[in-house]
Amino acid sequence: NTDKLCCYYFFQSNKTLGEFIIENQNAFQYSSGELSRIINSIRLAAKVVSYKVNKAGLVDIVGAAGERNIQGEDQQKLDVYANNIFIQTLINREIVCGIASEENDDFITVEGSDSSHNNKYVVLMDPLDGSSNIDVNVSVGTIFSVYRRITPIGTPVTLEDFLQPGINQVAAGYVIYGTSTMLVYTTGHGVNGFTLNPAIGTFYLSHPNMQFSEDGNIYSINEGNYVHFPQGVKDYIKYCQLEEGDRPYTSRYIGSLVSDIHRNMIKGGIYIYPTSSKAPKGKLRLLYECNPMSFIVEQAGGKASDGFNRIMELQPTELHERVPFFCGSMNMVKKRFVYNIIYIAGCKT
Ligand code: P6P
Repeated sequence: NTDKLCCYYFFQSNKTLGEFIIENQNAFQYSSGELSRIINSIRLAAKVVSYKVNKAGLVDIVGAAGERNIQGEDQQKLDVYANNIFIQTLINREIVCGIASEENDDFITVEGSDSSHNNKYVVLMDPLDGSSNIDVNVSVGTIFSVYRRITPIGTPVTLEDFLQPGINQVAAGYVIYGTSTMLVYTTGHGVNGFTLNPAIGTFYLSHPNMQFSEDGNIYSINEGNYVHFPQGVKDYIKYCQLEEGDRPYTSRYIGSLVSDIHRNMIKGGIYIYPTSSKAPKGKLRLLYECNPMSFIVEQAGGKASDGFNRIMELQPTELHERVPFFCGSMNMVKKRFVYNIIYIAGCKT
């Protein structure tokens, strides 16, 4: 009963996502209501996908859909389902002029009844990140990024509207389908996390003003690729494992970007997906994985780089381009930089 009472008071006393959006709309410099409607649209799609993800084991929608996406990965049925839900929810509300997704080779020009070309925003997303974890009941996530278009309003959206540096993002966030479903997002005024109460289908503010600690003791990297890493990354991993000061760190790696970064934001840590001889440009996608996660990480006081440059200042050249990704607690990412400098000094000749 105590648990039920605590739960009752938590959900009654905490602000809902809808209330939060309304209260903060005016803080947003372009507060025309369209961005709020985009977040609301993502909120609705997240509830629908959460319901399916949490039923995946019971209904025959787990397992490859038999098609392969541009990444060369088998499309899991939930990938396809989540992609369709997020795209249709945005298109039906005619609030964006274009959409790009990891699951679609090209971007989508939204043609609405009243010509959606008049809408100001484009959305880029990874509809179900970490989908290889679905079959083994490990948490997965959705990642989204929102930009104002840069081509003239009233004209069809172009690739240029999507190939913007991350510093132009007006909003970014993720949904994590874990032990609970959370929506975490920023519009440039800090990071706030909302937990879904599935019993009534409402997101409540559960993690206000999320912040990375400057230091942490978790490093997240797929050490199975160790022999393929650059020497600077190998040296840093050995640094993490040294018995010295606050080390050795703890290694935690779920293999789901949203889950690994969400845990590190709460507990302190660094996530690394570097270049390797197997992935010369890294694995993660700049536009709909690294840029949105970097916006959140920076807004939470952390740092995000490709090992040498700030991720959000990189100028994209392709919709599905990959970049190396180092992000998390400020001092841990800076320390990682030192290993790059040593690596360059020592090995680049
Ligand atoms: P690896 C999932 O496929 C993903 O894109 C990220 O969510 C995750 O962090 C990474 O790839 C895992 O990749 O090569 O370690 O399995």
